Amino acid sequence: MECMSREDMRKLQSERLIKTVKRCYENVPFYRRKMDEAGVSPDDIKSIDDICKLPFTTKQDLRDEYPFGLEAVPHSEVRRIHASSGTTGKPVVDTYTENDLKMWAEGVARVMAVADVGPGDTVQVSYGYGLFTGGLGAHDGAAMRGAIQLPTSAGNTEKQIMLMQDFRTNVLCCTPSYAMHLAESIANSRNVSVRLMKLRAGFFGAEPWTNGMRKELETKLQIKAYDIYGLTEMCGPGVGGECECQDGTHLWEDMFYPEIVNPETLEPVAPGEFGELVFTSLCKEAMPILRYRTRDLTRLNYEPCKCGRTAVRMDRILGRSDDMMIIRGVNVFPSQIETVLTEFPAFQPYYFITVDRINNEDTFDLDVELKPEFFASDPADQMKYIKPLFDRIVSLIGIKPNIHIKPPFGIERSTGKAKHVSDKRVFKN
Ligand code: DLL
Repeated sequence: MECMSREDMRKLQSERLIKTVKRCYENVPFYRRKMDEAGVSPDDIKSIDDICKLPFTTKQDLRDEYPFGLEAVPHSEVRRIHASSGTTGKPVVDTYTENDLKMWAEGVARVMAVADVGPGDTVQVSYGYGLFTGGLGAHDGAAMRGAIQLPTSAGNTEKQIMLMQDFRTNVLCCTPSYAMHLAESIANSRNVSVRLMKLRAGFFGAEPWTNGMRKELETKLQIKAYDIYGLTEMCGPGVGGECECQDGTHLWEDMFYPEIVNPETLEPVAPGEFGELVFTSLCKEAMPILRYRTRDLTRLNYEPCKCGRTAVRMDRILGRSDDMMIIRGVNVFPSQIETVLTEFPAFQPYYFITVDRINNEDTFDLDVELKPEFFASDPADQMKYIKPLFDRIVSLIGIKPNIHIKPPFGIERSTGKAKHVSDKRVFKN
C-alpha cells in the first residue's frame, strides 16, 4: 500500500471514496442533509477527482452530532469508543467497529515497521491510556507488529525510567515533550543510565515538534526519533508517520485522503503550498467522515521518497490554526519558539508564552530555562544568553519578546500534550 504506483493508488481511492459516500448518504442523516443542501448526490462521485464536490465537515458539526449522530452502522456493531479531551464544551467522539480497530492498528504498525519493531522488542507506551487515542492506539499497533507491549501510560516518571532500564525497553512511544522530560529525568537520576538502556527508537507525536527537538531527543536518549501523526476524528495515531529518511511524514492515503485548502476560501491550494489539512476517511465503517477540516496547517509533497514509499509526505505541522496567535498584528505559532530555542545549546527546549493587552498594546512575555550547567542565579550573568535569543526571535518572528529566565525546572514539565501559551487577551475582548 505504501509503495503502490500513484495510478493504482488513485484507482483504489476512487473505489473507496464512492463506497464511503454512498454509506454516508444512506446511513447518516447529517451527511444526507449536507449533500442535499450542496446539490450533490452519491451518483455524482465517480472518482477521487470529484471529492471537491462534497461538503466539508467541521469540529462544530461533530459537536452538534454528539455523541453518536455520525454513526453509519447499528450501534451494536461498535466495539470501542474514544474521545478527545476538548478543553471547552463536549468532547469529539470516535467509534470503531472490529474492522476499524484493525485498520487503526495497521496504520500504527506501518509507522513502527520503519524501525523494524517486532517480536522480542519491548514497546513502552507512555502515551495516556483512556479515552485519549494515544495509549491504546500505540498499544494495538505494537501488538500487530508482534512486539511486547509495556502499557505504562503517562506520568509516574521515576517508575517509567526504572522499568525502561529493567525491562530493557527498545521503543518508546509518548509525546515529544514527555520524551524530553523522561530524557532529562534519566540524565538527573543516580539509579539509571541511558548507556545501560536498550532504547533504539521513539515514536513521538500528538503535538507539534521540531527538528531541533528531534536532535535533542536523539542525542539524549540515544535513539532514532520518528514523527507519528494522527487525530481522534480519523482514528487516532497512525494516520501517517516518518520513514527512515526523516524527511516528511508519509500519510496512509489508502485509508485517509488528504487535501490542502486555503482556510479562508476553502479552495484547494497550488501543489506544495501551505494551507489547512483536510481528510476524508476511505475505510472507516462506524464513523466515516467526509472532508474533515483538521485546522492543522502544513503542506504536501508528492515527490517520490528515497525510501521507495510513494505515499505522499506531509511537512511538520506548523500548528493548529487555533494555536496561532496574532501579537501586534504578527502571526506567531508557538512551535516557532521551539525552533529558535533548540538553536541555542544553552537553552532547554521548554518555554511558556504569556500574551496580554495592557494600555491597548499587546505584550509578549516568554519564560525560558537555561540548562543547569549554564544557569547562574546572578541576573547580570544571564544577559549574555538573553541578547542573542532576543535578536533571533526578532529576526524570525518580527516582534520583541520580554524574555524571563526561570530557574532550573521553573517551567512545568508535561506528561502529555504540553501547554505553551496563556493568552489573557481573550478575557478582555
Ligand atoms: O493526538 C492522536 C495522536 C496520539 C497522534 C499519539 C500521535 C500520537 P487528538 O488528541 O485528537 O489526537 O489531537 C489531534 O494533535 O490535529 C494535531 O493538531 C496534533 N498532532 C497529532 N500528531 C501530531 C504530530 C492525537 N505528529 C491533533 N505533529 C492533530 C504535530 C500533531 N501535531
